Amino acid sequence: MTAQVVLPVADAVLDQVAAAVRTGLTARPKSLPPWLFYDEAGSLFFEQITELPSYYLTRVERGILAAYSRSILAQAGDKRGLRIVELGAGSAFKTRVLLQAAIRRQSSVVYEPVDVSITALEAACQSIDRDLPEVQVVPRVMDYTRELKFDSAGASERRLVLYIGSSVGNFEPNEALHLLRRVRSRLRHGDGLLLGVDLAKDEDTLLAAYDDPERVTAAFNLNVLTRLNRELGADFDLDAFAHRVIWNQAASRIEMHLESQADQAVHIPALDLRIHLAQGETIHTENSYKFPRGGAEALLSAAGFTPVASWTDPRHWFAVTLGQVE
Ligand code: AVJ
Repeated sequence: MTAQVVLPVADAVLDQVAAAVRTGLTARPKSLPPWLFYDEAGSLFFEQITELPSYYLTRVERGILAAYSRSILAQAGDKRGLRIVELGAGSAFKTRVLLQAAIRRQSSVVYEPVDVSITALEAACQSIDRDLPEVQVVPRVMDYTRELKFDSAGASERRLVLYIGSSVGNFEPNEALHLLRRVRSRLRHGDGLLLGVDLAKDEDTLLAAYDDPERVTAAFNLNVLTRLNRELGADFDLDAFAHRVIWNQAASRIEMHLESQADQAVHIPALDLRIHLAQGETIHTENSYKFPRGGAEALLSAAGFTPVASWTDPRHWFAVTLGQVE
């Protein structure tokens, strides 16, 4: 990628950051959208989170994909030539096991990773080219929450869209439905959507996943303030905020907050904005919805898919569910 391509994108991102921060920090209660976590440092923190003993999500989902990749692909109807699209592909680490199984079942597979991060896509392309040369990679720099365009597929090809990692859990239920309906509208008869969701479970396990003793998740949460200091010239004092995690049982979601440790004012020059925080007041930075069993099927149905199969782990901690376009 050349600098001419990258710079306008960076400008657009900065405008989006500014708009989102103004909206969130002038609202009551204060909030910031979770996509702000993923600057370069934040993406590295997230990669570290996925390797923490208490963050079971990645490990358990990878286990499900590894155990059932053949049956997942068979249900998705891969014998006709499969194009695997992945929304929010990132480093595509978990996807490899599925791609591997796909090349074992058929000679050619097209993989279309979609991500907002050019660096993540470049890394994904490189490692797949190196380790799985049979896979044809067609990367897409795209914010799938704003736009969604797929390459035109051949008449005999099927598309399998992967939306794994419980990324859908970051959205409010109505937003999630909206997003999946939009995905559905881009697909044809026979195409599928594979949805990975984290399931509701005991509170201690959930809290530990988001409040690890290694404090990586705390660093990930606080890093959003570092980002605002750098990109908007803000003067957040990181020592004046604490990482807080709540299990909101009624809403079935984990919430992450940054709690102000004192009465304080913060100046954000790029927004010409001064905000005040009372001691104990929080900035709500993330929701991570946990699904009931059968919840993914219900969401897929509401979005216009027919749920055809679901795979889980022995403890029922995570589910991977396939919906098909009839
Ligand atoms: C990437 C949205 C699935 O909600 O578990 C990890 C992000 N936040 N630790 C999640 C996250 C704190 C993660 N998702």
